[in-house]
Amino acid sequence: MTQRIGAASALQQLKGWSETPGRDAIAKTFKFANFNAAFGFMTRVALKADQMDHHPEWSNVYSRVEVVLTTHDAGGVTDKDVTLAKFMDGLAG
Ligand code: H2B
Repeated sequence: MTQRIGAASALQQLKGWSETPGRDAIAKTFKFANFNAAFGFMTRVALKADQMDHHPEWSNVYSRVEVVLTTHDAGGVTDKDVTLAKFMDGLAG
């Protein structure tokens, strides 16, 4: 199992992410120009997530995508969450 590093440690390696109240997870809201851009982002992330076997908790309303990352098997944030967060940041620009 992947080692839990915790949200605070993950956030030191990331920009624009924040802690989530009451659980060891990290969160970010991505804003896009429109639904097409938002869903394109989600599609690219979905393929990466499935490759990694590591899946986001997320929701979409029109051009906004709200993401929470944590590793359920580890009960908190791991390097897998940092990897997926950086992938998302790279796509969103
Ligand atoms: N995604 C996330 N975010 N955390 C996990 O612990 C996790 C996952 N576990 N995707 C994977 C799937 C596991 O359930 C399967 C069986 O490999």
